[in-house]
Amino acid sequence: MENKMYCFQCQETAGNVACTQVGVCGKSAKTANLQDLLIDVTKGLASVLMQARKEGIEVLCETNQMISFNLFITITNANFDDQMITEQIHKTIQVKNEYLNQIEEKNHLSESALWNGENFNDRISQIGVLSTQNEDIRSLKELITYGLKGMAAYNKHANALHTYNEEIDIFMQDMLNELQKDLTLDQLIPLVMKTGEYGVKVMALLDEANTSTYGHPEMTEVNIGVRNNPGILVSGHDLKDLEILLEQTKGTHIDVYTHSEMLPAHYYPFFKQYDHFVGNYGNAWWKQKEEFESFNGPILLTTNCLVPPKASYKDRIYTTGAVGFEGCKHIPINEDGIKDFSALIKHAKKCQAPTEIETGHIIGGFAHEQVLSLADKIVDAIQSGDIKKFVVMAGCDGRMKSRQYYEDFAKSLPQDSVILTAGCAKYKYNKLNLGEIHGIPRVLDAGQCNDSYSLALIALKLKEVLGLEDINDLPIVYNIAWYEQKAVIVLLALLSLGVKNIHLGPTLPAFLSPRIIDFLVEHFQISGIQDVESDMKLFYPELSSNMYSKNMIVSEVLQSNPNAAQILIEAGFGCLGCPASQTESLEEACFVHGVDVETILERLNNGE
Ligand code: SF4
Ligand code: SF3
Repeated sequence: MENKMYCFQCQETAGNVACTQVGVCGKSAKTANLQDLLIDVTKGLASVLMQARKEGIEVLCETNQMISFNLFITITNANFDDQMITEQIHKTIQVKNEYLNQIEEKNHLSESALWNGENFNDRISQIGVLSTQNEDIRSLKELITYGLKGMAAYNKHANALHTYNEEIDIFMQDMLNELQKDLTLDQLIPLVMKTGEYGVKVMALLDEANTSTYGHPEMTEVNIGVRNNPGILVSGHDLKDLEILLEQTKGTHIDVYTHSEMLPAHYYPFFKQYDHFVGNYGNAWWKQKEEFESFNGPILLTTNCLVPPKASYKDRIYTTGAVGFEGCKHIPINEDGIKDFSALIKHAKKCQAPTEIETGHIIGGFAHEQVLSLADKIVDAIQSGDIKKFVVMAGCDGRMKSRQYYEDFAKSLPQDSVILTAGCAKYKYNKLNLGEIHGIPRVLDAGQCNDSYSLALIALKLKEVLGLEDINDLPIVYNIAWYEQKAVIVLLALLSLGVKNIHLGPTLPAFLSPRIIDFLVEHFQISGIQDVESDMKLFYPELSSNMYSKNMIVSEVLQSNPNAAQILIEAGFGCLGCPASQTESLEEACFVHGVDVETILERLNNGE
């Protein structure tokens, strides 16, 4: 069948090859092609801006922001609105022409820079992913492009809080310009690494913007139940939108709830001042079909991920920023940077209160400052052996059944492991009540996917405190779930920090060719995931040979080995059925019975 489109930028791409007829995400071929065209004209604008800078022409801040905005529009599950994308293509060409008219040297400009918007279909047939013939070159170019899309999203959020770093904008424009050239693998690989370095910079910029505006996230219990007032649900990643909405809903008797990636807003001190900011409703993005239905009130999508809405609640969906869906009301930003959410407020007043789908609390807020304030406790726990390993399980959630792996993996982790997470991946295990170690929860949620930056800072700090040479010597393993392009920039950022042995799942990106995967394996020891049992053996080789530890509760030891009772009785344990066996560790019980714990461990671990 002839390709009507070609998109392989996300983890759910058809057959783990590419969506060629319609997107698994619901994107039509027309939308996909318009998004390719928007990327193409954005590359053209970037080339013109690079030349303008060379000639000393000033590039306006709003033009830099246009580049980020355009890239953001094309992120998975952000924009499905052909009219909005078409208008953005025209606006971009218009802005490009304004700079083009000012520059003198036009001879070396690319076709994209010179294309004037005459015939969309003609241009679409010449561009797109497959226009790069060599699959390895294509693979690296798309890896950079998707990294830039993630970078653009984070840059846009920082910009919304009036935080800018023009070096990042120039880097993005430089890369968009480079991507139009005939480059070799040897030329592209350093650009991939550079993209990762700028990934760290953009996440640091956003962290600075968020924490200087809203304070440092702190350990917080977030209500997951509901109240009786009508509510507005806010999803996506844009904290500024949430702030504006909370201000405008003050005193209206309308409650505001977060969904999916907006959950971490509750961790910031600033947002705690709003009594009507009630809690988090539901789970990760892909559950929205049921959860938006039962929420009953209007829903604001500030960024990805939007699932094409069902007719039954489509009239309650409002989009803003880079998000768009035909037939859903879009809230624009005015010249003062303010958005008018009165339509949502009016709408909410006519709606019933949300239907309760769960009750209780979840805990989070473990970004860098909060974790560093617990550093002494954590280092003590590492040194005493009570925490043996950290497992970074950051990234995205998604609808593929194979992602059940992450819940099962979290449940199977030894009791002395702590999960470090960020992004919507957390919804696979943040309600499992995995317990705590000396008051430190076993799931430490740093926040949104961009807060993976916090996880990197925590790792660097631990390296320093523990006096280690290399970040890879830390007792940390990486088992990251990806879905869309923000996860791509997070991955590249971790690689640029020298992190090795990252496991990426549930599938490796379809846009990576076999040769590029080999390269990543050879240089960074990246790999995919297997089944939980095999991965447990891989991450915890000591468990297969040394399954038993002195921290294990006596009853667990007895259940796990039919010969254990015999071994303990022979060693001098008088009674094994007493209540203490349910709570005492092997070490404590050995102490009480005057038995040497090491001898017992040796016999148990030798498989007797
Ligand atoms: Fe397919 Fe993902 Fe592209 Fe959507 S974003 S069209 S699901 S590859
Ligand atoms: Fe999730 Fe879309 Fe990636 Fe920000 S909301 S992590 S998938």
